[in-house]
Amino acid sequence: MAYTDPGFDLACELGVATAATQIEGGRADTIWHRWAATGAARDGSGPDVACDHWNRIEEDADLLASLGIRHYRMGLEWARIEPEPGRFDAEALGHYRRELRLLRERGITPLVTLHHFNDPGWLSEEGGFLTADALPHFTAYTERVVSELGDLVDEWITVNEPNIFAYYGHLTGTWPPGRRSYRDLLAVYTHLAHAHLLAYGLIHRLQPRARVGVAMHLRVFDPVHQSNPLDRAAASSAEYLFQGALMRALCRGRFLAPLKQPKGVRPGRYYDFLGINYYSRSIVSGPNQLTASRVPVNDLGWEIYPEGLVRLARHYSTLYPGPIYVTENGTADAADAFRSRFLYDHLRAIATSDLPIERYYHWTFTDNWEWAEGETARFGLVELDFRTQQRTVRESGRFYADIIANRGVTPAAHARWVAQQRYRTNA
Ligand code: IFM
Repeated sequence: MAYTDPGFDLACELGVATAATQIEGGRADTIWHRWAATGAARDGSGPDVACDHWNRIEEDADLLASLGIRHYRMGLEWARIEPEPGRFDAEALGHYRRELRLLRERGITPLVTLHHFNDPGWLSEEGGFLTADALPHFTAYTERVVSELGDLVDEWITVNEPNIFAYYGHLTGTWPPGRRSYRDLLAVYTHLAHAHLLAYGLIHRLQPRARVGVAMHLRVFDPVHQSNPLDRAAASSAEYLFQGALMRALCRGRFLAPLKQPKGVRPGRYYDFLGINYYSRSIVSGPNQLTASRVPVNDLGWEIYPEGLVRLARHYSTLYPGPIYVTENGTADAADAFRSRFLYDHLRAIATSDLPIERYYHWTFTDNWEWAEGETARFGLVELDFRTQQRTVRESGRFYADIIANRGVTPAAHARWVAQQRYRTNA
């Protein structure tokens, strides 16, 4: 696309987002470590290698600082902190304290995720979030973490993408625990939302000035034929089931059908920022969700649709007003052939909107262990050699650093990093 003025200023703060299981490496008894040990990831890899970040927190903090990054979204591994029910590991908590201090010393503000797709093995033996028994465990874990780390963190994400965790683990069965049941999907939605509501109240009791929210995976669902009322109805029901009903439960404590209001949950306001993870769009045709044809796509075949970010932010911030954090946005691009253009297009969409988007966290910092895709999908601003653990800043990483330094995209940066890049399109 040609612009008369390719540069723009950006009011929102930029950061990067990561998750514990995807970067730390080493052994922990979690559902994903157990699942990967069966060779189930696309390339047979597991999270025990990842980025060896557990042993490289200082090196990685230095690398973040060298790129001028001032906001870092990171996760905690519940199973490391609580390896057995009710037994909290002082060493693991001490490790996270050290990491948070390293970040703070470098002027980097952490945003910390309590649950990012991973349950301790012992919790899964009790049924995980399929049952309400998970709730007291999650609140005890939250209470311990916030009491121990709260002097270093005042921004929290309770749960990452509860809809994705529930869908793949409990409806399509492609992720652990590999279940395929609509009833289970709704149970997990309900318990994760309830866990968030409890944690929201608890964190505020412990830390009245904390900012707390959820990082919700939001997708655009467009009908295959806009003029066909049946297609439009199919798209809105897909949207409602994937995210709309759950957003209502998470943000307002209201569980509308097919969810059921849990006992003791009072409607209210349960978010201090609207956390949006945005990646792509689905085209809905009857019961099928497809990728549009002849559109730009990334290495995983996901449509690149920058306008969707602003469409979703506008829609959901009308329902749930307040500051917006884009808690994740990024793309799989092993060759770094279009990531700078992707960044440019999404940030430009933010910059030219009138939405109160305060933060943007790029997914992700270094290439990492991408769940079922293993080591094959490359989302990093920094390239990782999994064998040597060598980190090499990609050109898109340099572009991101330049945007941070200039609080926007300069025409020179556009000419250097964006102008030559083209997306590839699908058939
Ligand atoms: O890697 C994941 C992350 O854990 C959650 N959001 C989507 C990312 C890319 O698939």
